Amino acid sequence: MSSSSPFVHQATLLAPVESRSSFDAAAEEAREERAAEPRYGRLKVLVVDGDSLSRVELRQAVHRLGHECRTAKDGLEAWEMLQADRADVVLSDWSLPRMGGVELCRRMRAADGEGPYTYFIFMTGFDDREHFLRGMEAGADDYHTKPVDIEELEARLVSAGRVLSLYHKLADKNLQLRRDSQNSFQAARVDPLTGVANRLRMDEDLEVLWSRAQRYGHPFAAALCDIDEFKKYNDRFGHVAGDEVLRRVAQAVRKGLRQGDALYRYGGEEFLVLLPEQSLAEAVRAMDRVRGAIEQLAIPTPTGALTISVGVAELDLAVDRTLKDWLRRTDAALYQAKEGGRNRVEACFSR
Ligand code: GH3
Ligand code: MG
Ligand code: MG
Repeated sequence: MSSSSPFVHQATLLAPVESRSSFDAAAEEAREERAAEPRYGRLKVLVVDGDSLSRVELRQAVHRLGHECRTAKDGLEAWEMLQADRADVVLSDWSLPRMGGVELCRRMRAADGEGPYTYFIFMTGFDDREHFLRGMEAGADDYHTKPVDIEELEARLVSAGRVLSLYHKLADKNLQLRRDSQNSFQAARVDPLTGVANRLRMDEDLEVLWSRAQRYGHPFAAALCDIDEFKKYNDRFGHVAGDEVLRRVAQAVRKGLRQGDALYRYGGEEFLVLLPEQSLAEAVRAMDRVRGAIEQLAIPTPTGALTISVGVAELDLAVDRTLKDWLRRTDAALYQAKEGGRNRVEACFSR
């Protein structure tokens, strides 16, 4: 049965145009009008049929309905064509050389999720319940028995278009949701005032750094920077001006760091810098350049240009039992810098 013509209304489809009645011509015109714009957009259809006449007729019918159409003569060819260029709808016969419709359908369903959904319609001469159930169980979306009725085919393609358009809307919404969630994830890790990473991001990065240091023993240095006499600045110029200074200082610190270094707003007017692969001496030199850059900004304060003090400590797993031990030593170095008169970098030697 699969090798016979798939159409019920062969006359309408196959008769030469001149022999059609004016009624047929009007119907055809109306169909052509509809064909220009299928209800759910132009679908990419792949017809799979072992019979060449059926392929031609089905392709003509699909074209008339306003869709694109390719054809394959067996399941394997269809499968290869789908790998090269996906289809929206596959209209497949049941019995096919090399690979049958059921196997083609199974393969397609196994690949679901790798790309946009492909709607699968069986077009077969088998009109018994058994075949219908097996086809649907293989993953078909629809089952149509030959001979094919053009209007029924149209209705089925409209239904396929509706399902696919819903699928695309859902996929778009999903993508948007994923993007929104990525954006929220990022936003939750950025300090809104200065634009640098915040404490949450710092805690996460420190955990990663800690396990890397334990596993591979790479050197890391941390530097804690604190704006000198910032309270006085706020008292003199107000908090809005103070906020602007925080932004400028954060930018200048970031500019003075290497690509691999990381900068976080630790809290208030304090910033933490993580310097991977840096010895204590290298980190002190790098942070002293940053300190100089802040002074060079020449931000006026009641006591001269605004400055920062910095404490630096190198991670030493022999003395730092936890992350907190390391940060405590960094903080102690900062305290020394403040005690030593501010606008300076001090190092904490672990031994
Ligand atoms: P020191 O040199 O010892 O660090 O003196 P300090 O005045 O900077 O230190 P202190 O800890 O006494 O004060 C920190 C000030 O930083 C207090 C607060 O007014 C200011 N500050 C903290 N966070 C912000 C902020 O987000 N915006 C502004 N404008 N000021 C802030
Ligand atoms: Mg402080
Ligand atoms: Mg301060």
